[in-house]
Amino acid sequence: MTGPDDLAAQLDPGRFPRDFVWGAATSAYQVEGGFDAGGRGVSIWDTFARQPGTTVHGDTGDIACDHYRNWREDVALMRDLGLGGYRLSVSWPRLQPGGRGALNPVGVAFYRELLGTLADSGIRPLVTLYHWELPQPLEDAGGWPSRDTASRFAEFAGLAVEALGDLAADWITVNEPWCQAFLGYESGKHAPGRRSLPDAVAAAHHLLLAHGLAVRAIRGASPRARVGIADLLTDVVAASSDEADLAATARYDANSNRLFLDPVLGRGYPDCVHELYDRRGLAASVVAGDEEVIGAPIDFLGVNHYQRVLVHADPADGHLGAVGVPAEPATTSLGWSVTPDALRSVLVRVSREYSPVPIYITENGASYPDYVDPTGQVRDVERVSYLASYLAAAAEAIEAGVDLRGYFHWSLLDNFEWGEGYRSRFGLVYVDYGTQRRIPKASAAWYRDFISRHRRRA
Ligand code: IFM
Repeated sequence: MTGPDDLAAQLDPGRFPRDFVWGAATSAYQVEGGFDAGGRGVSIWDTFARQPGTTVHGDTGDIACDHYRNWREDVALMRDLGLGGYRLSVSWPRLQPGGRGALNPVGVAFYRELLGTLADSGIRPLVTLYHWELPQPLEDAGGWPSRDTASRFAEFAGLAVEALGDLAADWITVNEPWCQAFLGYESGKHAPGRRSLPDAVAAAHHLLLAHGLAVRAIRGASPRARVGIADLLTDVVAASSDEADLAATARYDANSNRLFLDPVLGRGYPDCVHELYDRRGLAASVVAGDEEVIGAPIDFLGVNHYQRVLVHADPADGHLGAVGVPAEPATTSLGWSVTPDALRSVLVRVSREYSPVPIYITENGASYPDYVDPTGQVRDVERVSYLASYLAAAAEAIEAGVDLRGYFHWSLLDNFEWGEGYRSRFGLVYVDYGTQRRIPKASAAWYRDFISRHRRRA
């Protein structure tokens, strides 16, 4: 039997197509810092993280990895790794401080310099327009439960692509609408910290509408743009063949996956979503024609994947009446389990159940309690095994016929992990926040070597 460490040594890069994109990902609020530099406005995360009890230790993204000032060093790290792609997000309040009106020239200049340097380094940017940084004035005007926010976003997307579209061809509209809608407006664990299921359902619809309107706006601003969305796709498996567990699993899947996949891939909301949400805010939010807007053809689907959950019925548990628990013992520091086959499973499912569209893994990774050892190294052997085993699962998906074009590891750098603050480390590169020193971990060395072997074989 091949163990994870053998796999790390033996994984054959030739299992990936020649032009496969090897990348890493970050998002603006999690790495940039510079929260008040260059006329940046205030986002819902600036406001939320300042409220007591919302993040571990009261951490905020005010400084984070100070990528706003250290970005040249970070691009050099990407070059050293041999990355072919870098997924970043632009900060809406840095580019359009109040969420409406003309773009902020200082913000535009920052991203133009960064994108230009990536191009000079042979690194293809994949740019996300919304990674949860809603300008605070738009939240004050109603936030995502308000339909107008979708129009504000589409306007922003068009302006951003007009300003930057000559330097980037690949665009993601919205990152993980599930998290923004349900963590932001139902459980209140993320910004803006509201707690109302109907608001969350309305937010989900308006995030999807924002995606569809932005697809149009982006294509209008740059005809060469390739556009997609990044959905968080969870592998949802029934805990037993008991009828109640199977029905609970279908509801859980409707909420986690189908609410976002079906409309974006042109099928409209499926019956299971109507059953769950029509009377909880969906019917009141959908206007005739919305589903056509949301289902506008996209050029690729971004898959963010982290977990497989086992679902059992629990009538007392919220509107889903379903509980999902990690499928294997929780071994990452966020209490998630490591189940590489789940990645193969979600990729094969999307490709078989929906009309084929090229897929990129736009996020996948794990948080471990990494530390600098007495020799000055960060030996994250767990992440090396994780990476090798998930890449092996991605290769299996390709062998099963999935049109997978690239892999963006989450994350390039340790960074601000939202409510978990700085204690949760997802990076290939360790960040000593006090000094802003970067130390590539053992996983970075492994990934660099794997990418270079792939390049030599291709
Ligand atoms: O850090 C987040 C990222 O912002 C969105 N996807 C999941 C990651 C890990 O939790």
